[in-house]
Amino acid sequence: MIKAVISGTGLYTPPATIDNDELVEAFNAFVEIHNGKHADEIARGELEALQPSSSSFIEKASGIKRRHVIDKSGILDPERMAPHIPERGNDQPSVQCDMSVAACKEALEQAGKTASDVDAVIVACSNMQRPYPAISIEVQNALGIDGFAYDMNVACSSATFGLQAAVNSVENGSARAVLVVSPEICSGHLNFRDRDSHFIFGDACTAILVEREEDAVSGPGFEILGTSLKTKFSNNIRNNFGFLNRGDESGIGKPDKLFVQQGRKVFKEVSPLVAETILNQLNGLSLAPDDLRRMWLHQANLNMNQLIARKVLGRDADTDEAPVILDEYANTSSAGSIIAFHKHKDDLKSGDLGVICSFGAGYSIGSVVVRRR
Ligand code: CO8
Repeated sequence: MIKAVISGTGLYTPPATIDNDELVEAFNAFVEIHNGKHADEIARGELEALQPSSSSFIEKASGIKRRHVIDKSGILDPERMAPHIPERGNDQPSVQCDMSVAACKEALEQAGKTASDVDAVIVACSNMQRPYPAISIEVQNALGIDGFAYDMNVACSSATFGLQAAVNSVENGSARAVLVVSPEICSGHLNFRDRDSHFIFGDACTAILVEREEDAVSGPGFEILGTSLKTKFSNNIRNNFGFLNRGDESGIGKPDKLFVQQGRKVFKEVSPLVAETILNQLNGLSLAPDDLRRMWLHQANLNMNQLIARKVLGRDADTDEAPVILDEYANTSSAGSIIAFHKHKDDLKSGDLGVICSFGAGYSIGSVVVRRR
């Protein structure tokens, strides 16, 4: 029987960063301009004045200190409040392709493999910059991979759902090795004019190489003991942007065509669901929570991760057990738990167990239990 292993991971981090103070300064400048423009309506009580944001709230409520972004200047321009990412010609690689290639090259190098060892590419992320041709096929072409590729989207759980698809392809013999890539440009769909969420996201791209155990030559890698996927419909994280928008001009440009969430409800509803999913999965694998050496959790909110870890372990987890990268990256959607895994896996010893767990819009939860070889 073929067994799949994770033999390499890669990360592309955009060089530009925005810290909370810079973001709040831009947001508050926008608020001042907006309230100034509408001073008469506000004075007459016809419009509510917008309230300023604050760095201390952001860090306390989320744990986020800064984020990496593809473009800084457009986001910080109070008259624009959106990244400036010029369109590219059809003969040039797309932005998501460039990010993906950088992350994939690192994953291949870590595994001691080249493109000729890989048969498939899955681009799994929250937003594709175009519907077709698939970004994954562009990445496949850019890397020179002979085989097949497809895109998939399960929001924040795209990478873990992609991992299961990759494991399936390797174990059923349809591919020797599969790259799962998550080029997340969350700044493209974040409403930087919304006080409740303007601080939440950042940009990054991760890649994971899944291959046959017998082919894994370099480094110890990770066995995949099991994947557990769970979805439950909710409107509490929603984005109505889509190809039918032009069918009703009245909705074009409205805030619901960007990321919208009921953050508090998400926190309350998703946290117990995640803990339950992990506990059920461990139980099914005849493992106890204390067997876990590390939890690489989705990186949306520090308080949420601490609560989930407490529910799973029955006690508080320290940052060695549940590493944090959201302070530097913010929420990078499906890339988050994989960034945590990429940066905090090399110190594990042979036999150490861990769980990669993502959660987010859908709702969707993807949990992958791994053991260091
Ligand atoms: N500055 C100052 N004060 C603020 C701000 C601000 N920026 N924002 C809100 N406040 C105020 C509110 O007005 C409120 O005031 P009052 O008490 O007077 O009413 C107070 O602060 C508390 O507000 P909240 O209740 O909203 O604050 P919370 O403590 O709940 O924190 C969070 C807000 C941080 C959003 C928190 O609820 C959270 O992180 N929840 C979990 C969210 C989550 O995990 N979401 C996952 C979504 S990501 C996903 O699935 C990927 C989707 C695809 C990505 C697409 C890319 C864009």
